Amino acid sequence: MAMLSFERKYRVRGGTLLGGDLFDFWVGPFYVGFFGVLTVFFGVLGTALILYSTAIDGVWNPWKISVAPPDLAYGLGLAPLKQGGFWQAITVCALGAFVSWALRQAEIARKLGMGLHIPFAFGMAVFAYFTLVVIRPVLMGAWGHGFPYGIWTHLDWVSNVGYQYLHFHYNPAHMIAVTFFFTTTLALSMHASVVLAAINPARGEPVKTTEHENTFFRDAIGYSIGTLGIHRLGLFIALSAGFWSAVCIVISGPFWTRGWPEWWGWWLNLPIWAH
Ligand code: UQ2
Repeated sequence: MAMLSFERKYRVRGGTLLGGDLFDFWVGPFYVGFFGVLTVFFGVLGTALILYSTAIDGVWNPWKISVAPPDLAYGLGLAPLKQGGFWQAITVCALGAFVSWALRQAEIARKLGMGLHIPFAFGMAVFAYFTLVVIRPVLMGAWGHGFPYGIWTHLDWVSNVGYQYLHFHYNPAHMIAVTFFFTTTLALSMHASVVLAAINPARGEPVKTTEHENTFFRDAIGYSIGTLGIHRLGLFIALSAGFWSAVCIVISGPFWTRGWPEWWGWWLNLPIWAH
């Protein structure tokens, strides 16, 4: 097994949440741990279930894979495998793999004495998926409200559910989520471009420093958030994008059943317009 000299410093014992020393080892470059074993287990089983259910449906084109959730009539009960049961089992495997992956990240962070920012950030994406396939279906009383696992069919689902609320862009939480997504691309493009502009100059030119980065933004917009600050801001707006995405879909159905344009009636109905 390859072992670079500096790896002796970082391949330290401990930090495990479960299993103690039993799974505290590496396979090649990869840390295993109890949750590494669990991730592989759920990942392999979930993938096998997708391929098996697709094969017995007679679909052999991987681009046309689609595993549908149960009919709404099954409510929150278990469905027969071919009537949505596969979707239910695959959802359990997906969540098992995602949560195990987050906990493996947490074990590695603990082992290295780092903060838990990475598992927290990944956890926000898992939370958004969990909201789509568990929280919202449970609030609406049927697993059939989950989305189908297919490249094209999940797009159809998003379009259909969007039109069910007439115009999804009028959903205020969707507006906030979209704004955070765009602000994330703005911040990352500002950050990446200023860093490359400073540390990757033309051949023969001296490398510039943080003070140049600060000065550029002070000259341009009168303010620099700083090198630590830009990463705090970036994490905050990226997490916020995922969080408000989960909010905008979970309120659609469980807490608002009419078209989203109509929601803005609260503004027109304010007593200050009465005469
Ligand atoms: C900055 C800074 C960085 C950066 C960036 C800025 C030296 C290398 C991009 C500038 C960022 C600002 C002013 C915040 C912009 C606010 C939003 C909401 C996009 O000052 O410090 O470090 O990368």
